[in-house]
Amino acid sequence: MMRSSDTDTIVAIATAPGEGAIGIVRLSGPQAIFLSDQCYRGRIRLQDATPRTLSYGHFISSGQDLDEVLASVMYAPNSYTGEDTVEFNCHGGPFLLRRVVESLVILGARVALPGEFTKRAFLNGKLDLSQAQAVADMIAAPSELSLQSAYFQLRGGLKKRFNTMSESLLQVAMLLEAGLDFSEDVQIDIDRVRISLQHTLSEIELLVSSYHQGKLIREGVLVALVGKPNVGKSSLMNRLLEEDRAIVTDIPGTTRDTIEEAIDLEGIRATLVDTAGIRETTDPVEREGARRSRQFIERADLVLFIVDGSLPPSPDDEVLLTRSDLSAGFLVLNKSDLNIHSDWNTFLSAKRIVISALDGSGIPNLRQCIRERLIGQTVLSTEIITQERQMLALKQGQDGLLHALESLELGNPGELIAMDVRIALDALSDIIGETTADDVLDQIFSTFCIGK
Ligand SMILES: Nc1nc2c(ncn2[C@@H]2O[C@H](COP(=O)(O)OP(=O)(O)OP(=O)(O)O)[C@@H](O)[C@H]2O)c(=O)[nH]1
Ligand SMILES: [Mg+2]
Repeated sequence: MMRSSDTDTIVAIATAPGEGAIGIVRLSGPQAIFLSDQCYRGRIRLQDATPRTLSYGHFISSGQDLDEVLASVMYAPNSYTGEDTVEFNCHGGPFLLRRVVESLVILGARVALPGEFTKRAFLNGKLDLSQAQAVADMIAAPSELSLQSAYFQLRGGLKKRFNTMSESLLQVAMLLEAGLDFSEDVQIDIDRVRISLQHTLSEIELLVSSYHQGKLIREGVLVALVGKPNVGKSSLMNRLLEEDRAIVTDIPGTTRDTIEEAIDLEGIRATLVDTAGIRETTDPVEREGARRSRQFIERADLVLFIVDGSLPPSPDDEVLLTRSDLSAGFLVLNKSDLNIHSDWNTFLSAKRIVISALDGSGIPNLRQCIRERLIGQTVLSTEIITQERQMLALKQGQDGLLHALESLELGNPGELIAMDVRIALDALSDIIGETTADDVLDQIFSTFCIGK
């Protein structure tokens, strides 16, 4: 249902804050075109302009010619919000753009809340909730894969899947309910119901399991480089960044604080952390550095335990490696250009990778191993769940279907089974936003930027 606040005409700067070549002010709502014509002077009025073309003119503020602009008009429902919309392309000055917005507010528009344009698009049925969230993901996408998956969602890829699942569940629910109402006339085909439920269940399970991948892709990962001093952590950091970021010397204890930099790792955004070498020492600065390094071992999604492979394992290596959970990462034998010492062959480790940070050998393999460890060997699908909200709703759906299947095997009455199927259906509707409560919607859209 439309609320009065949804029929206001709203206005906001749609481009990023700061100076730019062009700044766009967007107006949406029933008065958008009328209000715009009050402050636009061109060859023709905007209400007579051809929709979705650019009209050249001047923006007039309190009788004063403020800027040369290009304006475009879009009529409901053929606009982003589904409402009448006007966009002014102005010069991209922050002060100027604020003046344009103020002028429109004086005439009766209201400053848009964060995400309000997209919320209107959702309320007007232009996007479902999974698509609306994809808009935010598109803008925030830090890497190739996150962009691809957000775009897939935006184009309705997930929506289509959810709709197909919902339709099939609805049919099953109706079949089960009919079986109850007319139990003597209608023979429920138990097998058909079972197969249909199992099919939807496995689709839901697949999507739930994609969440971990989706979260990594969307948010990026933290990769910590740890080891005793002088093994080549900073050299590896620089090698992966392809720049001389961290100081490298032959003096053990060179890195004393942590250094973080982000890289694109085969489509995933990874934040690399070069840490201070960990060894027994009385130097308070080094001890604090080592304490921080250990914290990163806990926090990181993946740890590269680096050793100087040209030397036999030292007590400091052994303390670190035996105290750490190596399954959280890889043992990286560095300095392979000096030949790897045979004592490492007997060193137990889940997975070892041989590299030389100096000459770069083994680095492509290391990158590939990191990627595989993080997201598996499977070819990445863009059909992934990236939002916790979607994942929790799908889990609810999964529970509902598991119950329904159990109930079916127990020979329970159709109506009882249908209740569980309806739980799954509700969960799916919640994802696409059909039944999502107003406060939840407000909370989702308030995380968007202003003007979106
Ligand atoms: N031969 C050879 N030398 C390397 C390699 N990687 C690093 N080194 C050298 O090892 C020394 C220490 O390198 P760093 O990258 O500073 O080592 P680190 O682990 O960051 O050391 P701290 O910051 O002191 O903990 C430097 O002299 C590097 O040039 C390698 O692959 N081969
Ligand atoms: Mg270092």
